[in-house]
Amino acid sequence: MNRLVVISNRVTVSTDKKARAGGLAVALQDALRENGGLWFGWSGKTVQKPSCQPAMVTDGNVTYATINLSRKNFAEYYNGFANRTLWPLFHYRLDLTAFSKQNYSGYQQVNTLFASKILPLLEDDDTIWVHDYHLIPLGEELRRTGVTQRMGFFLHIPFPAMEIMTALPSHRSLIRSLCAYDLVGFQTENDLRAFFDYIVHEAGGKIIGNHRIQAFGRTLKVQVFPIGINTEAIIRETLNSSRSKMARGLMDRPSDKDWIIGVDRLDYSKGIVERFQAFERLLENYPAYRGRVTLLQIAPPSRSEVPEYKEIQHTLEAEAGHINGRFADYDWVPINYLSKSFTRQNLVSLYRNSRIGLVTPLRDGMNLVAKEYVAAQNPHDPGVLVLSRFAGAARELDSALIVNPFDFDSVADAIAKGLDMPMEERRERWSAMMETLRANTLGTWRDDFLKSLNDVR
Ligand code: GDG
Repeated sequence: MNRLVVISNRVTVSTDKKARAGGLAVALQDALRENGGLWFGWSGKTVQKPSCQPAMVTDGNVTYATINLSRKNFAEYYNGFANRTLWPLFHYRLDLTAFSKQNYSGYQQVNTLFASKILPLLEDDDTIWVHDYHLIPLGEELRRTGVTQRMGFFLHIPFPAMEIMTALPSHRSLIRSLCAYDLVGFQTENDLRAFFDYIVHEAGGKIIGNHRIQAFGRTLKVQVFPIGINTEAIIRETLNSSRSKMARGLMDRPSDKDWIIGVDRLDYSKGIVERFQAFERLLENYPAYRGRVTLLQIAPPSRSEVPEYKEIQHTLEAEAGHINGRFADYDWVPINYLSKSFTRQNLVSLYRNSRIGLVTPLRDGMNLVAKEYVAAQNPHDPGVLVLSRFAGAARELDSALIVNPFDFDSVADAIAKGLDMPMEERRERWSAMMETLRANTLGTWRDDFLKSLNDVR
């Protein structure tokens, strides 16, 4: 294979000891190492006057190139158009979507800046892989400067229905730029269908079979690549973590008390407020569980400069306070809301020691927490996954208890069913899900995408 060039909003430099590489970063680093590679993106720093040249770090055959952004760029591109327009819109939250010409122009400017900074670093045979909604126009910017190399794009978040997409004033130019890539990858068939719908009914394009479409004067491949997890690594981490202090503490807790776990970046798309309300409904409808189950919600803050994210933190604190005030007793608290992050090792211990994994996003591209929860279970005594039908993961993990997160009664019923589920049924459901997680890992996702991109021409 040719040299791989990965471009994403943020870069995880392997030599940065402070950076904790997540699963995706590790998988991409592996692919970069295979044939040598370059990872380009924003350093995560904003400065008064960004320098003209990217900062370069080389580790073996992989080079990391990062640029700083000005505060204005960061406000308009990242906090503005990416996270106050595209993120809520693509997650069906028109009510939270802010439309601003200035932010859109800042978004375009940063994409143009990315293109101009990466251009001198490109080699003729490179395969270029661009990630996520921050960088949709990048491919078109690169084509404009004469780049002819193979270019793929993967959208990690949902692609919304046409009716939602067309609410964006700049929808046409955004989707036209998406069509400048040779391959566009989506998480699920739903996303692909929504994209086809836009191409045929809004853009006047054509589906020409074999994963190909024609639109805006270009022919490109579009395909579904559901992202996976590094299943074996999670199993290993879970086994290693059993010796940790936290795991030992967890095993000592009273055996008549069960945990329900939720783990999410603090984000309104994850449906955490609605999850608290569904849990309240469980305590109302099934009084026998009072004093017996605790919802452990881990929600490390994210994007805290965006007003909607500050607000959800307050709403959650108020909701947890209200439910705890209503039901808590001297020896039991219904909701344990932890607004901080945990080490990977502690996280997998918590997954394994929780009877229910409660994953109820209102919309989610995939949701890796659902997959990690399943992989971390004890095969002899697995917990039950309660999963929103609006998470991309629900397509593959259909042996979970699938729920509608807007219907609190049904979520409460599913939790109760999970808490009382006989061992045999738990094992059957878990085994079916593990089979999928072993067959479609993060590595197969990456390899399938790159193979399809390399087959383009
Ligand atoms: C986007 C899409 C898509 C969370 N808290 C802690 C922690 N985490 C880790 C989880 C998981 C990751 O963060 C979150 O991944 P998700 O997939 O659930 O969600 P997004 O961040 O929104 O990701 C999503 C994904 O991209 C990949 O394509 O699935 O749909 O929105 O891995 O474990 N990790 C640690 N401590 C925490 O406290 N160590």
